[in-house]
Amino acid sequence: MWNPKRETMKREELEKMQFLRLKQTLESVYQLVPHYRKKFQEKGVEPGDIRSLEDIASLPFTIKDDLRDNYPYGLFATPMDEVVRIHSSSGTTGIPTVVGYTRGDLEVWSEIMARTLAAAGGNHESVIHIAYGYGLFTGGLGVHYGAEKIGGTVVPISGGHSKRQIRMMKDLGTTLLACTPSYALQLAETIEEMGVDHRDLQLKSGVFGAEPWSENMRRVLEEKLPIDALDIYGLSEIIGPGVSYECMAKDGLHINEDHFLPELIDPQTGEVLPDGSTGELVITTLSKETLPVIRYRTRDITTLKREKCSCGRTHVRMDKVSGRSDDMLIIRGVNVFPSQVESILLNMGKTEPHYLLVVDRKGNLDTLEVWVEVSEEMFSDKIRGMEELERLIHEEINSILGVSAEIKLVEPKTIERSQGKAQRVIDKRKQ
Ligand code: DLL
Repeated sequence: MWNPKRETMKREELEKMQFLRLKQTLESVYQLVPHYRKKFQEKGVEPGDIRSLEDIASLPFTIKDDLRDNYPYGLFATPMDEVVRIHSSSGTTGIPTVVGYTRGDLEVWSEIMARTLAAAGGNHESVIHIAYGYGLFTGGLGVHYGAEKIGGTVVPISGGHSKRQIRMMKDLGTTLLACTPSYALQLAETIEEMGVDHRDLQLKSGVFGAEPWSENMRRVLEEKLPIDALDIYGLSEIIGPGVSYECMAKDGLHINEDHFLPELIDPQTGEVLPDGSTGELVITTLSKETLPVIRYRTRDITTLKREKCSCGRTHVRMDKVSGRSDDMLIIRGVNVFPSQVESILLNMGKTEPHYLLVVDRKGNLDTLEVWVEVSEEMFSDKIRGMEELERLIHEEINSILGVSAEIKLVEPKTIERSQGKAQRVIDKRKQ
């Protein structure tokens, strides 16, 4: 454990710390950020009205559009001469969101990433291969600073050139891999293609995140690489990677609660949900200086668990994110997350782990096609075998998700591979 004092804090002590930090954050945004003062006044609340952690429910939410509307620096609570780093998420809708960090913010980020990497078995002897994109995306540099903090040997390779990645991993004795799960899969396939023997690699674990991935994908990655595959979650608006991380118990991601206050809400009504429910994660930052964020609606769907974890860490855990509420597909009224389809396909184990969902509307009816790759042998096999497999997958999806999908088995390597976040859905209804 990187910081046992913090990671195993008693609940009472932790909540005291959270409350003090929350008060400071609220005072600071109220004094320094006109957007927040206005929003608080509209709701008729002042920082002084918040007398317990639960009172936070009376504060207004913050959404991505608030960052866009205040582009680029409107929500910053520090003068620009204290801002030492900018990151940005491009988004698909035009105006990017810009986030800023003081030296103190970078220190917090390194600390939580150090916890993340240590939980994945990283230490000063680790050789840490960072294949998340470097640049304005928070993945590369976020992991990088944490990896230096634990004293590991950092290989800042960024994404792409998979064969070179494998050669470097072999030659440099990489022990820990950091990239998106879809790119980890691509690297696993490159290892197979190059005929590299796993015994020539020193790889022990991986921290995979930035996109949803199922338990069944964990099984595939752990078998193919073979390593411990751990989940890491975060978002640029809050800080970047490291908001929460998995330990070796692999039973949920510990949220760094000394820096982030989580809530779970009903995405439709905005009501706070009781523990154990599934809903949208909302986060308030407790120590951010440049960009403190109050009740940020992440759109990510998860569940919070407060039971003790076998690792000894006391921070609350969130389940693997099943998807974003805005990525949820509604097919003829049925809600479908791409990760649910992934889980079904990988559980059946009869196809390759590459898939794409194509959604369209014919007349008034939504249609869902599931494209999935099959092995070379299967593809060149008799048509009957293919038809039988399509029927089986169709039935499985229908019985588990309640939606009728047309299954298209495609040749190996037909579906585009990703170096960063994979695109799992083409929704023609939106084009
Ligand atoms: O993806 C930060 C990050 C980098 C996290 C590297 C983990 C590793 P953004 O580009 O702002 O930041 O995207 C944030 O990605 O709201 C989720 O929808 C999704 N996401 C991130 N991590 C996970 C995960 C980075 N482990 C958005 N599981 C978030 C599921 C994830 N979704």
